[in-house]
Amino acid sequence: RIMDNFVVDFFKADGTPLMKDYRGKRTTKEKVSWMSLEMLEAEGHDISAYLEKQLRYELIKELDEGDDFYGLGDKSGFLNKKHYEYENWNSDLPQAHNEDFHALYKSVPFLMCLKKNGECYGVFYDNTFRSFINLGKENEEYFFYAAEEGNLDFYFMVGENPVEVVGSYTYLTGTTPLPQLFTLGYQQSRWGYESADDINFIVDNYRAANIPLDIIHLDIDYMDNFKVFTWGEEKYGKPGELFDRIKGLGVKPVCIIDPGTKKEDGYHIDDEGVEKGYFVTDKDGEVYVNAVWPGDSHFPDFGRKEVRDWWANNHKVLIDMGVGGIWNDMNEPASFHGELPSDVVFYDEDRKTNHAEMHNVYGHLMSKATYTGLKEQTGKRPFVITRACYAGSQKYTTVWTGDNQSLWHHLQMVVPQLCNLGISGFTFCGTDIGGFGADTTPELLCRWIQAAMFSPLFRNHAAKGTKDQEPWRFNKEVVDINRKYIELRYKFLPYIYDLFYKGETTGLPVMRPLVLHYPNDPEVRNLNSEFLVGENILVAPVLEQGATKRMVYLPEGTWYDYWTGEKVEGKQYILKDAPIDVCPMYVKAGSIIPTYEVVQYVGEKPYNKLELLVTPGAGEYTHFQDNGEDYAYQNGEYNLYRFTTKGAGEITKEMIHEAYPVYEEITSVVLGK
Ligand code: MIG
Repeated sequence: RIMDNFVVDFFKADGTPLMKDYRGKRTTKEKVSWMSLEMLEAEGHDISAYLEKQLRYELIKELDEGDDFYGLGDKSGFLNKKHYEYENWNSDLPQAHNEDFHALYKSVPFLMCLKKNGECYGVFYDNTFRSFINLGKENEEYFFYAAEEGNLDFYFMVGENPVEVVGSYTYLTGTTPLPQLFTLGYQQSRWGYESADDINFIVDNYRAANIPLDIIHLDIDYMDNFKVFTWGEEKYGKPGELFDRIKGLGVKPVCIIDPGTKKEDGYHIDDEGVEKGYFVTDKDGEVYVNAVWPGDSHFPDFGRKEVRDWWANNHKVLIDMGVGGIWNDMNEPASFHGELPSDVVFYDEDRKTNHAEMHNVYGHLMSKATYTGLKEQTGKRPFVITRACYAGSQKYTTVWTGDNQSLWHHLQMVVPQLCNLGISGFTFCGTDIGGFGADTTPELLCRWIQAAMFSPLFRNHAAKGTKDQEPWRFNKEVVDINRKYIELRYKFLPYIYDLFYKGETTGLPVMRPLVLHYPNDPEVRNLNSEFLVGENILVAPVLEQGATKRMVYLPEGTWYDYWTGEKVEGKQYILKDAPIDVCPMYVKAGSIIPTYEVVQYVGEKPYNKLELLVTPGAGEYTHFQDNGEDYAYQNGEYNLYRFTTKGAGEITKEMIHEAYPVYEEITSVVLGK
């Protein structure tokens, strides 16, 4: 209902109110309520970005008692965003991410509101300029979205439940495409693997420890002086040799690529970029310079197709060597000599604009370029990982949550961050397992691998100079626990892959907050420490140092303890024993869950056997099978199996689609038996 004075209220067809304009004004004159600019200035911070511009518009909405908020990408803090405030401005900040952080690396201005009465809607504020979201922190009577510049361009989505709202949002901005199967395997990374010998040492130790490993990441250390699309032969040997060796052991290399291109005469990438005008410029047309790892650097203008194509083609040297994927970092863009001024000239295709508008989509456009390059040159489903991005980037890239630390509160944040990314369309996401900054402990690493076992991006990563964090560096207990959960991940690989396959159509994530499926259960609206994998598995990891038991909430229905097979009725809290080697997990009644034999890497053996893990109760499950690599499935080359059980242990199989070699054997096992 749009009033004469531009007040806009949203109702359902039956007249139920959803979102209404707040009739009053904000109760403060501060542009952004968390900032005392005077204080910031006194401490020596640069406040120019905040002084330069006033807000261009504010959308102030009524906040009803009982409104809860989810989404917003990977903002720090808790699952429910109510009573917090955020800034959409892709930021690389060195401090430990706390719940009072306003901005992180990504800007995904999508909000899902769940009202007390179970009504649900989504709002997507599609504006790439710096913007602010305040969800009842400033005043409990309203929440607002405000932007410094740009158009008022927002989408309102109604659904009967959160599942429908997420479906609408991803229908609009795109779903996460089906990845290659091996990218769901376990991955090791570290900033500071200095040489080919280091990489070989890591891979060999994984194989020796019998811990599955599919991918090893090469951080900035592999380049010649941090120059992108070069190879540091001195330490990393002849191009191709290292890759050939580790690929012989079943491990695929993923290389990091930053946007900052070293400013250096005679460096072919920089020379070409300067000559063809591919880099952003200052307002007078001089190529803009700021420092990143290589020192003074230039920044590609990814908003233009010809620049993206150039960037995409530059990957050929790595692709020819056999790279398995590309990891994009520093693309907020981060810069060492202060942020890029807002008037640095960028293009949005043919339209001249500036950093203020393109900042939040810089990572999006960079990963789009990378995705296109990998797709065209390999014909496989691209594996791209990015740190910075915007709403919709899920079409092109996987994300990780950036520089967390080896802290228990960062382990605790894994669940809300990944669940909110999922609500925001980013199915393929993960955190640095074990923590990036600071030193991990044996206990923290064990609990982290458990919490992350179902995180789609499954990567242990650490910062240069921190304690060695590969599981086999620790004592036998730690090694055994890590192996146990990494093996479990490989066992559940077909279940995770099925969730991706289904998510490509539905937009639903792999890791889900309970509120997505139980919106009418008040107990789960603020449940930060449990999550669902699909609808069938509930995980309640231990996230507290020293704890050996934990309280678990089970929502309505009947659940089976994964470890003991014990039947537990839902809608209650239970106390579960969880010694250091146990991550509490529950499987819903009537589940049929596909599992594979554990291997050391995807492709070690053909997956020609399927085992169904079933729980008592009637149920149905659809399983997808294909080559796990390319786009043949889009031309029909796949199998779809439908398994049904009436609950008496008997399972029937029906082929819904058959155009790929079927399993040689399908067996089933009842949980706990
Ligand atoms: O300024 O490439 O978040 O994962 O190891 C640090 C080195 C740059 C930040 C990334 C991190 C990566 C590191 N990078």
